[in-house]
Amino acid sequence: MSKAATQLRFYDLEPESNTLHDDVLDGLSQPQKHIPPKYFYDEHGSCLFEAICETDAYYPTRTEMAILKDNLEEICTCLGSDCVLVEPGSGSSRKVRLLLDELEPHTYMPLDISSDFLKSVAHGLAEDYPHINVTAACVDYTAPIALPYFPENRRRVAFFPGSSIGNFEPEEAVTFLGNLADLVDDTGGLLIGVDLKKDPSILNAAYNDKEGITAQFNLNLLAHLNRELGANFDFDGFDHRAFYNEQKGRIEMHLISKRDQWATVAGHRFHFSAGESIHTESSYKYTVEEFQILARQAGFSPRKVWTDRDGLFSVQYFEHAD
Ligand code: AVJ
Repeated sequence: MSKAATQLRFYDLEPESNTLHDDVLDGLSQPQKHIPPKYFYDEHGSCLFEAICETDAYYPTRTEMAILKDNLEEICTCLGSDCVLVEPGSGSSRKVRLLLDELEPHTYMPLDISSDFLKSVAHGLAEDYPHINVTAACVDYTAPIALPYFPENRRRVAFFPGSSIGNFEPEEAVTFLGNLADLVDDTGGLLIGVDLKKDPSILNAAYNDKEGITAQFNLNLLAHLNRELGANFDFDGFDHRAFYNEQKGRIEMHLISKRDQWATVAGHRFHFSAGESIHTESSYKYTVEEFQILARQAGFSPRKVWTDRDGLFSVQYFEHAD
């Protein structure tokens, strides 16, 4: 058996796979139609998101990577070698590689909903980091997380980069962070990337890139529904719209119906008047202080904050409050 096989574990916790149907029918039946942003990420959607991260306008990914790189030593000291590093929504596990190059955790636990993708990513990590145990679990991290296996008596740290926390409504963010606080237990920590409030023109540009990739990403949601739910949305019938809602402190993405039209989704007909929107994503922005207040409500104490020179993005470290 190869070394990689001995340090690699995989758990399929069979997350409910048919929630798409209920979520979409429910969301489209509300006065403000909406679809949860997690459904952006089919195969093509994940590629489009990667492409967004490469655009000049979308600063979060490269800024966060630079913050992690520039402060790697200090960050690793906070996390501590020999910890169990858990990453909900690990995706390609690209950012964690920065940490794994320097930190030697006892175990890395990527958690993701996409089973096959997770398996291949976990294999790649096990190959590249033969001294680290890789325990992958297929779970829906938006539900409370119970993990089947934790090495005994090891400090656990959750890693949640990318400002994915911004997709939660603030109250939901507190619930989710509370779940993470339970997961890492009394001695654990949290390293999280949080996008910061800033000049709205920078935010508006980041979600309206000139190349139109964010628009494609938004519209691809309809292609996903057409394929998975046998829906018949006309992509040419909708426009991408994204703007910073200053009062709510969030970017909102919408799909705007260009005309009066109907679409059938899983046998149910929905009407869209001209100009009517489907709200497809909220991306909340916080000041460092605002985010610390949320995290405190969830049972975490702020320990350390790193930002870039321009104050665009933050990486924040918390420990479980006593
Ligand atoms: C992955 C949720 C952090 O909100 O900035 C990028 C997703 N949407 N462009 C974000 C996204 C449009 C992204 N998150």
